[in-house]
Amino acid sequence: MSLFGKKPAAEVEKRPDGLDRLPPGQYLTKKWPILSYERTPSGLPSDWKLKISGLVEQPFELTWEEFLALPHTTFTSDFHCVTSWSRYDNTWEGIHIREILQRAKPLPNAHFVMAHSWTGYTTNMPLKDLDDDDVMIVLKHDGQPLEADHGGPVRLLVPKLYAYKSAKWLDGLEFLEKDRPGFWEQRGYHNHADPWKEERFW
Ligand SMILES: Nc1nc2c(c(=O)[nH]1)N[C@H]1C(S)=C(S)[C@@H](COP(=O)(O)O)O[C@H]1N2
Ligand SMILES: [Mo]
Repeated sequence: MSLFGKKPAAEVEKRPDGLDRLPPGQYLTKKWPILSYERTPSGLPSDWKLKISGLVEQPFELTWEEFLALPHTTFTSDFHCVTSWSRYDNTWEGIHIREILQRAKPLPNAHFVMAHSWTGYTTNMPLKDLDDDDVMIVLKHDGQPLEADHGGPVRLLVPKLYAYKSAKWLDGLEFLEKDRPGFWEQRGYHNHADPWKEERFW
């Protein structure tokens, strides 16, 4: 028994910026659910290239080997799906987005980006959300090669937005002046998708 016969109220975990670690309306899961609109493709297409296009000084394409030769990085972040599950402490390994951005050099009028999957999926976001410390093109999750169902061998990760911005089976980033809605954004999911503002639908 404590002196006052009462336990302290459970502390809500906070992020460094003061927001709750768990965004509003989310619940925690330890499993990693699979959410895909399309069927999981059977591996990387033989002609896969990462295509960097649109409003950049230096458009380019990388073969799989060239892409893998870029410097790798690892970090840990939480992942939040618009269908309300969140998974904490995912360790991601891959190519930091700035490895791509520093080579491409987005032009001053590039304000938005469309991520493309070779399956046809697309998702859009402001360049300032892509150009951030915690954004990478993922190859491994929790030490294992990314499973095909989770976008393996290569997916985007934008952990501060709902997971539909993290395109699985990534094969392109297209830099745009004007915003254009991607696959789910055309079908009612919120254009921006900030979990702490509960930007789920629009
Ligand atoms: N190519 C592709 N990427 C996608 C999706 C999809 O259907 N196709 N679904 C998105 C949605 S809605 C979510 S929640 C996450 C889920 O990632 P996961 O299946 O690895 O959990 O992937 C996102 N990326
Ligand atoms: Mo989702």
